[in-house]
Amino acid sequence: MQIVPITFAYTTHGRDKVGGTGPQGLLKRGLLRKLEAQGHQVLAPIDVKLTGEEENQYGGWHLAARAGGRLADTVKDIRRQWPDAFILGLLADCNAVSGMLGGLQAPVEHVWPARVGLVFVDAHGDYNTPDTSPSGMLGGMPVAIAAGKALCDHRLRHGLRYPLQSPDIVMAGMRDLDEQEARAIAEDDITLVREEDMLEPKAAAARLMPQLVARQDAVYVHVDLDILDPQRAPAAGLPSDGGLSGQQLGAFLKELMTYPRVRSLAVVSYRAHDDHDGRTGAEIEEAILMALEGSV
Ligand SMILES: [Mn+2]
Repeated sequence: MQIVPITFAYTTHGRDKVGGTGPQGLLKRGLLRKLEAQGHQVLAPIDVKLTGEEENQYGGWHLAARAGGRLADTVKDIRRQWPDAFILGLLADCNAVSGMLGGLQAPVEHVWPARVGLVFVDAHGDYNTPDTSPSGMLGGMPVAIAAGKALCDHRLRHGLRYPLQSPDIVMAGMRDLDEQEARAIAEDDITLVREEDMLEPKAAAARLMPQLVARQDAVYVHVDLDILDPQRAPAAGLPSDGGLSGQQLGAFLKELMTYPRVRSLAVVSYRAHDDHDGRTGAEIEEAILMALEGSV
């Protein structure tokens, strides 16, 4: 398979902060060489970069919005240049969701936008709105933003011109949902499999995928690495008790990749600067390599 890697290091805290160190950390481990060894044709990674002036403008949300917009443009350009390539995102955090979806949705060959679906894999729902969020953290809202629920007229939706509808979204993991967030997911009728169900990848994917892919031109699989067990992967995301091993995550993702129109996979929230013994990186790498080994 032809793979185009994207690196994206922006969070609301700036470039190369928190999960922003993850993309380079994974490159340094030699991830791309290992994908080539599996038989993939891996192109040179494309780094999403703002100008110094854009980076220094005031405000974290503003930065996330600008960077996300640039990410959407990058994904669109990749689709124009390599229409059949698989896009592998090594991204800073979940705020990148709308940028990835926006780039996949943007019209390239036709005048109409592509229909895009999201498989959202995370310990958390990221489905809060400013009304329901206990913390007010932007990082808890990206799926709600992509769905047009939160801040939907705001620049934060980046290049995603048309919000996703409930049947365009499925969720997996979610061992740590806020009460109102859980209610919103149920009320909006979003299909969800819990973490324990992910240990049976075939059955879990069969619940999530057929209806999702039937509606879409392209499906994007977004993985917040806090889905991993913090005992094994302490430098991934916002730690909460429980979680999967890299191998368990990889087996689940590999099953998703067997469905048609899955065009892109991204991992986020790897704090490489905190991964002193490389344990977390090894778990992540195992998951990515397993996910893509069957798609050569
Ligand atoms: Mn997240």
